Amino acid sequence: MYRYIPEYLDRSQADELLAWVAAEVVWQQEKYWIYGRRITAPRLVAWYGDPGLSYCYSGMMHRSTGWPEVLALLCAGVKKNFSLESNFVLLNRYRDGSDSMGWHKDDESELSGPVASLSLGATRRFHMREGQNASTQKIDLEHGSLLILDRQTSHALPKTKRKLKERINLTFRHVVDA
Ligand SMILES: O=C(O)CCC(=O)C(=O)O
Ligand SMILES: [Mn+2]
Repeated sequence: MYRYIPEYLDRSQADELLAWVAAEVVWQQEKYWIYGRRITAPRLVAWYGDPGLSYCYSGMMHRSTGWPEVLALLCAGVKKNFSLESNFVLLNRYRDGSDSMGWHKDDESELSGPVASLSLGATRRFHMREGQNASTQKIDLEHGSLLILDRQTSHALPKTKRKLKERINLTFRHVVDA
């Protein structure tokens, strides 16, 4: 199940946040193992959260040490507006249409509740599937939009051949002791 809020941030708020993220966030390109092969993730990532949290995905540990004020305020807003819990944000940077994310669920044992994903920059098409045999739903994630997605929904951000500028998204999560 999902909920899409097209203009969670208005144009100027979204522009301002994108400029802040582009200037301040230090990115990493991760490498991980899939079926015995070493893969370089086709995107960049960064994360922040309450000090001392550990969130493991794709076999990599992500520890948080605190929040920049801009993101702490944003997180507080998402929590308040949607009665969500969140103490961690994972950011993805898709540099162009060849950066992507494969099918997965955000159902790690150390996560609780839905994930709220704020999109900035280029519009990208997002795919979702509610079950093994369900049809794929497609939605365009626009600059300033928020998507709230539950743990059971499989999703992906496929590559595209269209010439696109970069897209950054901020995924607010609730990390609990696994
Ligand atoms: O880029 C997106 O909208 C999806 C990102 C995502 O699924 C994730 O970070 O778990
Ligand atoms: Mn996800």
